[in-house]
Amino acid sequence: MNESSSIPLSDFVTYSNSEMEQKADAFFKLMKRRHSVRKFSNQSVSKSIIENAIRAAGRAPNGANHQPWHFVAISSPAVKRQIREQAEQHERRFYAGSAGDEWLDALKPLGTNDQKPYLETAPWLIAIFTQKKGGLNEAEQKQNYYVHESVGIATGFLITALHTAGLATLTHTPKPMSFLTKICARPDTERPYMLLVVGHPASDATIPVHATKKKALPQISTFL
Ligand code: IYR
Repeated sequence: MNESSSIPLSDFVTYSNSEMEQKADAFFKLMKRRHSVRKFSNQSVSKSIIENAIRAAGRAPNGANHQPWHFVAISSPAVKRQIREQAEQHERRFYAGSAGDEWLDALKPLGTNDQKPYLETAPWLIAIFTQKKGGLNEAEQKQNYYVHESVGIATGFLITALHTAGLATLTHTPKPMSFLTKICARPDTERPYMLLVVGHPASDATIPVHATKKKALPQISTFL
């Protein structure tokens, strides 16, 4: 096989126009029901579901197929406790003023604060890391490309896979996030990108009214 050899696109599935209309509509309805959840139950979630969602994330389009991501899936109560302690320490500073007034004002309608009990309650946390270097064979330590775009798309796939499986998520980005590198024992060539909280919503989970206000199609799109 030379470096640019190809295989036929054999697993692409084609639908009729009406099937496509139906699938596009069904997918929108599915995604309309995705909400960031901030109160989780402690109900357990099988490791195999998390594994398959990560497999799906690993299918995201990415720069030069270097797949510049690493997912650390955490269910250990001790590790979750450590993450909560560190995250809350940073959040206390953030909410006490380090974020700046404009940012804190923007967060008011969400009702968030420095308390992050869900980091312990939820059965899984997934810490997502970017790899600036690595290549397809990580040992090569080649330059990676479009790392943030690639990992952003993979994170979207992950959230969608988990939502499709019937799980709630919360994208959590404590600032700074560098403590995750140490807790997750990742090399310092990687950067923490996001912490995803995964599980079942608590029976009394709510969503902020602010989060229900979505821009309409004409606001978010232009057709030429
Ligand atoms: N990381 C903080 C603050 C926060 C920031 C944004 I932008 C949000 O959309 C929500 C929260 C926290 O988790 O509270």
